[in-house]
Amino acid sequence: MTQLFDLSGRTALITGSARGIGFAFAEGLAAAGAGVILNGTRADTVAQAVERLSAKGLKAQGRAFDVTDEAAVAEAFAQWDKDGVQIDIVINNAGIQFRKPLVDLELSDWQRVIDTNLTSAFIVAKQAARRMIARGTGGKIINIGSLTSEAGRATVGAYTAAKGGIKMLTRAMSAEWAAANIQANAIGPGYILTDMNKPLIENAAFDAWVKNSNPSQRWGKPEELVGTAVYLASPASSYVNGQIIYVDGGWLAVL
Ligand code: GCO
Repeated sequence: MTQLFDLSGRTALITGSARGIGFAFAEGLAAAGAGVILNGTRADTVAQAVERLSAKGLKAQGRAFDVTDEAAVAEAFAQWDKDGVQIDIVINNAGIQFRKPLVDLELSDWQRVIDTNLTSAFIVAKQAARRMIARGTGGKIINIGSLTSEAGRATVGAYTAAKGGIKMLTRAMSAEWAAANIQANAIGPGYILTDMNKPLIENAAFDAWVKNSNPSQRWGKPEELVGTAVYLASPASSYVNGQIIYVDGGWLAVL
């Protein structure tokens, strides 16, 4: 049974993994045996995150690049090609939030959210899938959605559009890549205790809304997402494709 969830011998790239949920994913996949590649836009914070995992005896390396920059992503993969690094698992975790009513939202801010939260998943997965298909080795693409992949919330319109796109992009990836034994799925986190959500956590009214709106009556913790990530990254999910698994305390399941 443990072999079903064993990631030994596999290499996983987790974008946006210098902190928060992305770092939790990297630590979890490394603990399951994967060699992990951490990513962020800043070399110093990526290096610090790599050091944190290495100090625990986990197999980690890092590469700083902007996942919205197609040339930078292509260069990163070309370097891994040169170094003989084969990426078997990608978690497209990089994301930002920008809270403003749509009527006040600048196009530049809209574009930045869409580029970071949606387009980057296409850019990175395209490079990874090309290599998985060419190698004939199959692979795993795990995109990160949100409750807003299913339902809108006022003031996060660009984020909601991006996360809805993530759900459907995941299905499009399955349509094209399942035959190459690539399983593309998504995780939809509920409201999780992260730095991105700090302004919400510290807002008493919002905190009460989160606790009263889901049957678990609490925020989730980053580490509570790891089991689903390991499952989707492992042989245990070899016939699961195009799905989004909500880890939300039951929020979307109840009225
Ligand atoms: C917000 C939050 C949400 C959560 C998460 C919920 O402003 O509503 O940032 O977007 O982060 O996506 O699933």
